[in-house]
Amino acid sequence: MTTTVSTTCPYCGVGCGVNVTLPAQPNGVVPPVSGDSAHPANFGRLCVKGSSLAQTLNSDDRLLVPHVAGHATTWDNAIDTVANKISQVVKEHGADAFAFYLSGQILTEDYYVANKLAKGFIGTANVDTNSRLCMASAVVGYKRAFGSDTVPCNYNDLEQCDLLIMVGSNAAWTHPILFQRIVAAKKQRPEMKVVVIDPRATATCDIADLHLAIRPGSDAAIFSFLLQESARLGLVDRDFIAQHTSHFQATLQQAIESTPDLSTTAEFCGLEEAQLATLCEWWASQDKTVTFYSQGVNQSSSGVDKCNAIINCHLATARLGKEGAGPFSITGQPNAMGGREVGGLANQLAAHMDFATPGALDLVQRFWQAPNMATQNGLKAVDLFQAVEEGKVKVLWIMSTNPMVSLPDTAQVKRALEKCELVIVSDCKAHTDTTVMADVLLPATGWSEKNGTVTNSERRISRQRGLLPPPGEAKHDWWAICEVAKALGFEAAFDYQGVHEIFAEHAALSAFENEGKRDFDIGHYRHISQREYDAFTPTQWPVPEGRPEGTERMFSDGHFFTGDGRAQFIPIKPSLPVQQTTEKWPFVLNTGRVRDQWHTMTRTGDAASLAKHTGQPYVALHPTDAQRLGINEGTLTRISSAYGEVRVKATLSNASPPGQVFVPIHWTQQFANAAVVSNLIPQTVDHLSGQPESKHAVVQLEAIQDLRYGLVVSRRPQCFPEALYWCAIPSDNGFRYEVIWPKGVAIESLKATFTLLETGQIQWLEYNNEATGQRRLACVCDEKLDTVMYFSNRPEAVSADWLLSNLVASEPLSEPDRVALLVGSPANVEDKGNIVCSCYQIGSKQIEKAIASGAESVEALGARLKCGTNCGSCIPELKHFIPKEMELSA
Ligand SMILES: Nc1nc2c(c(=O)[nH]1)N[C@H]1C(S)=C(S)[C@@H](COP(=O)(O)OP(=O)(O)OC[C@H]3O[C@@H](n4cnc5c(=O)[nH]c(N)nc54)[C@H](O)[C@@H]3O)O[C@H]1N2
Ligand SMILES: Nc1nc2c(c(=O)[nH]1)N[C@H]1C(S)=C(S)[C@@H](COP(=O)(O)OP(=O)(O)OC[C@H]3O[C@@H](n4cnc5c(=O)[nH]c(N)nc54)[C@H](O)[C@@H]3O)O[C@H]1N2
Ligand code: SF4
Ligand SMILES: [Mo]
Repeated sequence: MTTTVSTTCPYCGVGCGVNVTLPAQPNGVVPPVSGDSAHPANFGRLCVKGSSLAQTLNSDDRLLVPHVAGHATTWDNAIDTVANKISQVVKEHGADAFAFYLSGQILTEDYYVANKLAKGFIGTANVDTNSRLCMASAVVGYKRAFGSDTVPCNYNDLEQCDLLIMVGSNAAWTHPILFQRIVAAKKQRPEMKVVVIDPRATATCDIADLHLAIRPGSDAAIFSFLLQESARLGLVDRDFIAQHTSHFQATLQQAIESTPDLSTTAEFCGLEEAQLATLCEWWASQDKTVTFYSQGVNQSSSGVDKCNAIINCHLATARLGKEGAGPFSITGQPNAMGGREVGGLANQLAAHMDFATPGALDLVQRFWQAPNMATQNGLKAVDLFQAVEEGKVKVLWIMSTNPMVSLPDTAQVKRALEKCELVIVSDCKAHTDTTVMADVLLPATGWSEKNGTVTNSERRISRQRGLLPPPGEAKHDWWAICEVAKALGFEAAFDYQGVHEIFAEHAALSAFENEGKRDFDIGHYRHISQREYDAFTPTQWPVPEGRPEGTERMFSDGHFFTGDGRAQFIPIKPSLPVQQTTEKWPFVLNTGRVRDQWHTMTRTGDAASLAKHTGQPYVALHPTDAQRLGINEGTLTRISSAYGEVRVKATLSNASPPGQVFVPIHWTQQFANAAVVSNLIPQTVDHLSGQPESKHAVVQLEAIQDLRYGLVVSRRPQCFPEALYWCAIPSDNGFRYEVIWPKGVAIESLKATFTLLETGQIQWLEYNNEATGQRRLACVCDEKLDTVMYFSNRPEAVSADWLLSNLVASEPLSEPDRVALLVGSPANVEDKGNIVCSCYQIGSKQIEKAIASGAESVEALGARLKCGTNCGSCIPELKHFIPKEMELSA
């Protein structure tokens, strides 16, 4: 007998339903997961990250017990340490000396109790979150326009629209299942138009009828111009504007002043006039329009204005609140929305109420029976870390986020954490760039162990359900927060018998004295029992009393949540990023995601198969810039800014124009020595939302000369203190590193270090080629392969997988094996090349071979190799291999 548990994927904000069939006898192993065909987000499909979830569950690096000052301890002691220090600093310095820094990856129930403890009981609104780096601008944009943080649309709108404008989103890689739904809709209705607005050509452009490669940061000008074109062409809905909105005239006037005509606007945005004219033409001819926007919009010093420039266009043409239309901010994290609902940001109070909402403080205080209500906004993430460095915040509790990697100017973050009197980190992992800075470490349960709810990008609340028992002493985040609250003397308010009680309280607060005044109302659940909570099915909020089916779409009645019920037009003056290039910093740095990694790799970094698509960090730059700087494919390149330095290999690409470079965000100091891109980014923020301009910095690039390139595979983890670059590439059969040393590296002493821990009989096999600078060494210990090192003067392509497989061979090494190890090219092993299709592990060389033998379409490749037939995320890349497809897109 087996049981199937339905839960929700812990990665992106699409929020796909996942089914897991567990064996009757729990053996601690989760079998491969599958998509939940009953879940309305994904109807059974999963992308490669979702499908690989089972592979990420057996990490050797789980944090298993609490630690205080570097020593393992009991939960009782850890909780006392935390509570005593909070009491002491609050008594001596006031409640604002304490802060939470949370995450859109904790569950709504975790968020709810953290927010309640800080804002109602300790008395500080210093509750901020990594969502500040992610969708703070989108929140402020919605609130300015609608009076509430309400996402009007749903996923069906993406399939039903006739024009989809994707702004600053690489959904093909970042919201893959939604992207596949869009691909399928467009295939059915080829007349549906897709526009991508992104300075960089991405996999998402694969379905674009028009790609506007705008000048970085210039988005608002496009929508400012669209607004005035809408007026000029008579597209505006006069009745809707008159009945349901304010400030149209002033906003239109500003648009006319800012973007007076096609040519000025096109020039400002770095576009051809014809491109912008095409967008206007499509906007004019297609009423059913969705604008789908993400970090290219939000992570900007003018992120809020960009959002409102978009929303203005939808309000003017009444393209919202109906099928196939609306301004759709797409959230990144699995529960960024839940955090917003709870009010877990420093400028929110609770349940979609703000400190400034009339009567809200009193309402929340009465509901919570709170003894110490915070009365005003707390510190937003960047300000918070500055206050920590200034010594104003003395106790910081970081939960489920890795600010040493994700906040801009990581050198400042480090200074702040060093200065802080008590840094508490709740994480599932023992070793992250942030856990190493902690005074108290609290082991948290993670996906597959936790129970609670998350809300996806279309306001749909789903359950995450526990599958496995927590390992070691790991505990749920809500439990740890409640235990600290109780130790602080707030027993009655935090004495929950289970997570469903927290959800019920959250629901009750949302409905408390609401009477339709607030958008967020899930009062239907306010008495939810454990059984009902366990049987919870995915539902879109609002779910007020009497409407258990929830709400598909918002604003269909033209009523908004502003004081007078009218939506607000916001006059927008487009601006460019704060930092502009100079002679010293001549390149614009853009940052973002790769297909198969999640954030700081604390989960995806455990799946060797996910490292095959992009195994190492890189800087992508235009071939003309590369040539000028003497950079080739694979050259180690130093990228510096006024804030720090990154060293990664170069890859040559036409995706961005000359003068712009792209570096992915994922590699931390756990995986590479000098690849944290936030090192380079200033703490410039949007003055309304506090969201950092993480997509933009100005930098210098330089090829690093006189190097020894190395590949190391070993049975044990190794470290490379003298290397200019090293990267650990997750692998199944041992440890694999790409390493680059300065030319004079002393190989003899390296040999000693690599075998330091080995006690067996050691023999070194060696191959030297003075002419090419190649040197290859294999260490054999008791007749078994232990470590292999290849050195050369330039990057070499070697099948590391084959080398790694030798580490686990059960037989003693044969003579031919020994020779092959030094030659590096096994006679009988197929080299797949770089993995393109992660689901079926199909590599570039296999694809090239299949195409050469006649499989000249994505479908034919799928039939031959299966590539692209599961999640479909690799289809844009597959097309690049097919000569016919490339001609079509050229
Ligand atoms: N594989 C994967 N998927 C993820 C994540 C992950 O880590 N890995 N993280 C999740 C999270 S939390 C988030 S927030 C989302 C993010 O999802 P996305 O926002 O789609 O992803 P990014 O790659 O950060 O950035 C999107 C694009 O913005 C572009 N851009 C840069 N500057 C500008 C600009 O000025 N204007 C415009 N229009 N575009 C610009 C970049 O070139 C980039 O292609 O992804 C989610 N999904
Ligand atoms: N330059 C640049 N910087 C960026 C971005 C960018 O595009 N460019 N994107 C920004 C965005 S949109 C985001 S969302 C952030 C993401 O950045 P982070 O939030 O810093 O990255 P994560 O790797 O998701 O960190 C999550 C941590 O929580 C742990 N964890 C996972 N589940 C749980 C849990 O249930 N409980 C606890 N206690 N811990 C858990 C993980 O092990 C991991 O250490 O990065 C931001 N920074
Ligand atoms: S699209 Fe992929 S990562 Fe996002 S929720 Fe679905 S399966 Fe998870
Ligand atoms: Mo995000």
